[in-house]
Amino acid sequence: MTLAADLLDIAARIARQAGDLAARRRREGLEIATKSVAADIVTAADREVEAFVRAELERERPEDGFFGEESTAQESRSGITWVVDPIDGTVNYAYGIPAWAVSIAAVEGSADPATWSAVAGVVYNPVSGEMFRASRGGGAWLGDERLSVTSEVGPAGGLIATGFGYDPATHAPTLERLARVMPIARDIRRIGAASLDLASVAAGRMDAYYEKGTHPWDHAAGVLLVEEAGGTVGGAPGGRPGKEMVIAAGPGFYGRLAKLLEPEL
Ligand code: LIP
Repeated sequence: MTLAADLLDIAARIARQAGDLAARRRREGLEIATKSVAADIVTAADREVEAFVRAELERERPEDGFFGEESTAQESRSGITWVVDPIDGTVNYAYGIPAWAVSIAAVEGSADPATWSAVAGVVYNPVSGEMFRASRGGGAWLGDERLSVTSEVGPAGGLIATGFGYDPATHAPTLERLARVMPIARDIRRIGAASLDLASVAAGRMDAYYEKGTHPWDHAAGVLLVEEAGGTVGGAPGGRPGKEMVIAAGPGFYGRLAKLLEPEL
């Protein structure tokens, strides 16, 4: 078995167990705290699930690094770092909206999205039971179905997913950005979980996704899904996906969307 296939198997097994733990905790009732601003919440389950994922990865591959949303980073001694969002779509999870996911990616290189290369990744929605998975060169899959981004966008425009940051100070520029994009959109979807947005682009359920202000753990696995599904991903002009911007689309639509997002980047 190749390294990528081995890492993918580990990621899928742990994501499924972690998602089932998160779903169990949701049924039992949540303890919620706030992080950066009032709307930026974290649940005890976020922290418990990340601790579970971290312990399982440590047991399987003790030399690997760790870079997660809710705990301190660990430098890699093997050249592989795990990038983990234990519950992406935390607000949906807290409200009981069935659109949240466990996102786990294995990357080669330092824990820097500007330079790392994703090798394997999964996005698991425990409510739908959908395990989106990809390995570098191995394609993107949902069960036995090989995923592919939409090949072209018709005259009605693209179905485009995006998101809003937790900080109210970011909302005005976000709405201005949305106004620039609407002329090429048939409609907008705001699912509330970047990893599921990216998985939807990979599966051809959305034509594109863009968002400013996300974290590496939100998009590390989803970006690999889109690339392995034949999509194009990027960020600031000529840059990689990152906090400045994440853009993902089929190759025939990416340029039109990126051009409308560039003025501020
Ligand atoms: C969320 C992202 C989403 C974004 C939210 C939030 P979290 O991540 O997945 O795309 O719009 O503001 O950042 O906080 O649920 O892990």
